[in-house]
Amino acid sequence: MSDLHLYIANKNYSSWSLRPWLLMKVKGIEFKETLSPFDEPNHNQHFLEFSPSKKVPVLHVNSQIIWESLAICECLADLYPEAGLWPADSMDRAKARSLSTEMVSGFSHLRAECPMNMRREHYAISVSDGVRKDVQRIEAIWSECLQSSGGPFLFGEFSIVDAMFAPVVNRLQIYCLSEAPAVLKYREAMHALPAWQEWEAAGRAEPWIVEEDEA
Ligand SMILES: N[C@@H](CCC(=O)N[C@@H](CS)C(=O)NCC(=O)O)C(=O)O
Repeated sequence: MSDLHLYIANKNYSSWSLRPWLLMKVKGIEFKETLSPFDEPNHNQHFLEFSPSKKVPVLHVNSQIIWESLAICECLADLYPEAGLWPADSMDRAKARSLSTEMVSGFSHLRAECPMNMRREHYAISVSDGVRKDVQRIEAIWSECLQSSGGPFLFGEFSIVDAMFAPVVNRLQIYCLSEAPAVLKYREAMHALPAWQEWEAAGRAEPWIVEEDEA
């Protein structure tokens, strides 16, 4: 069994950190966790102590260092082939990979204008057309996947693609961006996860404020 050590930042704000953390918790993969809070005034220089890219999340696997959230999830899928981290069907798996990659490389307006924030009161802010287009695309993806799989997650059971979209659940809710039926259904499934509840409670209890992420 591998010795896994995940380095993350603030649970209130760090959307990329949430992804592999949630995946491992939901799938019952044991790991050690170190939370290193953001230090924006010093450009998070301290992340270099454990992260070659100076970003989180980072997974240390025995003596190897793996960074980039999707690469970390892929590494876990290789290490735990029985854990069902990707959908079992090969075409579902290919599609889940397409969507996960789209999440990493796309939705830039939503990510820039509407940061994840577990503690934030729910109220709308004025957003760009780019955000509205990102939200429409997400509504279409979630609606099509949930209809085709029957839910509760995008391909039935929780898998990597759900970990990749998890922070979007928070963003759509706190900025009141969508009440589409698929969005509400998916939010309900995500919020029912004990792992989600654990992360959210820890994020809400954190003392740190990152001004840049308070939209
Ligand atoms: N593409 C990276 C993005 C990681 C990322 O941007 N992480 C943020 C925290 S959520 C970070 O470490 N920011 C610190 C910095 O850029 O100095 C991934 O998928 O892991």
